[in-house]
Amino acid sequence: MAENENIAARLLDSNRQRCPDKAAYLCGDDVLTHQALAADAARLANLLRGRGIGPGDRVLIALPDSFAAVKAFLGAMLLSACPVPVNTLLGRDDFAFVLADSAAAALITTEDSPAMQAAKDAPDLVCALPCGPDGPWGLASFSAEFEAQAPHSSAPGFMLYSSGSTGRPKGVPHAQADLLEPTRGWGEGVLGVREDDILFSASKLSFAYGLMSSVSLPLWAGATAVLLPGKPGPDELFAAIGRHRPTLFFCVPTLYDMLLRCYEPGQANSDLSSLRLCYSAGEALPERLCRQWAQATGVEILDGIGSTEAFNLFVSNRPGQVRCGTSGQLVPGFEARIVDETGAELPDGQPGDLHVRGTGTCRAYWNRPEKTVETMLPDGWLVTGDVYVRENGVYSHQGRSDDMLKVGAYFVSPVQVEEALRAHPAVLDCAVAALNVEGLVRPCAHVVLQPGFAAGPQLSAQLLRFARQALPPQQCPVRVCFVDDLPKTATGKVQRFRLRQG
Ligand code: 3UK
Repeated sequence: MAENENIAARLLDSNRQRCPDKAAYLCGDDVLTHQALAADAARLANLLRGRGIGPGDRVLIALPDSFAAVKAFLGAMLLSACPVPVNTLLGRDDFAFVLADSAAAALITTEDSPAMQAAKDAPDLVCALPCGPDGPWGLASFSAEFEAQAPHSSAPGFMLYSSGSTGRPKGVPHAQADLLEPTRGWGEGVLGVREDDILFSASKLSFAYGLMSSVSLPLWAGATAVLLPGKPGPDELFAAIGRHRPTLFFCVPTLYDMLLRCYEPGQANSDLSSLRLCYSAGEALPERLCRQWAQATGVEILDGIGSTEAFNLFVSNRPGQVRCGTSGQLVPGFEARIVDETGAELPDGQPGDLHVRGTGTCRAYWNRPEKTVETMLPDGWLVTGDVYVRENGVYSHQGRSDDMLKVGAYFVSPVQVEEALRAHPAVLDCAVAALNVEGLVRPCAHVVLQPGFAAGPQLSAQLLRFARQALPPQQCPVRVCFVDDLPKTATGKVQRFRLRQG
């Protein structure tokens, strides 16, 4: 591949030639063909250019999974601008943060999004484009011809935001070419994605997992993907699977758990007969769920670990060889090492920090030199933040090496949950750590009470309610443990790892 080839142009052109009239995307009753996608992505690039947006400029995209979202992503890429898809569920302050942090020049979002409010004070914003399900207003009036711009090696090709331990999300920039990395080892090597596959991801396009499984893999293969604009609850997922009959389903453990609880074999609302494989990532898939799902549905789930920084899956199970309770083996193209706290490599059987190395991983966070130094080592190794043990080439997840929790595949920072709880008059001090609930990680609040307050089920229920009013669902503790004091280091730093349960 030419070093400076435009990747969006490559994907769109090759599909326009090989399968113009085939569905690229399905969404509800609507179909977007590969040809129509290419035309509208070009229109979008013309629209952006007309508004003064150019190569390297960040284009923040806050859209539900929809035809518009894919057009916006690829359209910005045709211009060699840097699309930055973000979660639509962010609040106004979070949008203000990502707009300012990325120094976004353009925003593409729905008219009613709090992002539109945040846009009013965004320092670098040139234009805010309101958007419907098919694209920004007035898109049809632009030309469907656009000569793609070659990407510049020094400018990011696209960027995603990943939550940090202090609550401030970090921009994770990738080169355009990184978009195609998952199509090789993971897409072709592990999943064997084919032209006749229909891919469906419960994970949204603003997450690396969703972007890979709804954009990279299907467009590379000239296949079809299903987009679900709304909330991916069990009813919505079963309905979309029944209607669009996908062959590959990408989901996260917490949702597989919910799907299994609602699963009624033989019923029309539980028809999984189209699926050839289910994939799980984002958090560890409990061994029990892995087995029960395969037993109940007859379709196996492959668990694999990836990250926003890697923009890939680096360890994965293989079809027909699933080892429940493990993340599987290295994905072709990746090396891994497990090291102790001095950085020395550990042998099989000993748990340590997992580092991985492969092409296409992020080499530096956006404007976070101190985080970059900790995570992206100069010789290309990426510090994953996960503790793993390896046994004969099979990797098993042992938890995070930092205090972060992965709940429902969302990163949860204990610091943010603790801050919210400290605002309650009964709380003197608190620390949040993982609690194992049937194999899944859930936040548990360890609370030291102010004098005069009595520990007990009533206060516990009150604190949980208080948290629910202040925090998004995945951050809410599921249990309160009252303690006399918290484990701390000599310098007074709380040792959350000592509070982990199970
Ligand atoms: C955790 C897992 C155990 C792990 C992601 C697939 O989750 C993704 O990216 P994030 O940047 O988080 C990365 C962290 O999540 N994790 C992910 N998968 C697993 N832990 N077993 C797993 N199977 O802590 C990792 O460091 O949000 C997942 C593809 C792309 C992704 N970005």
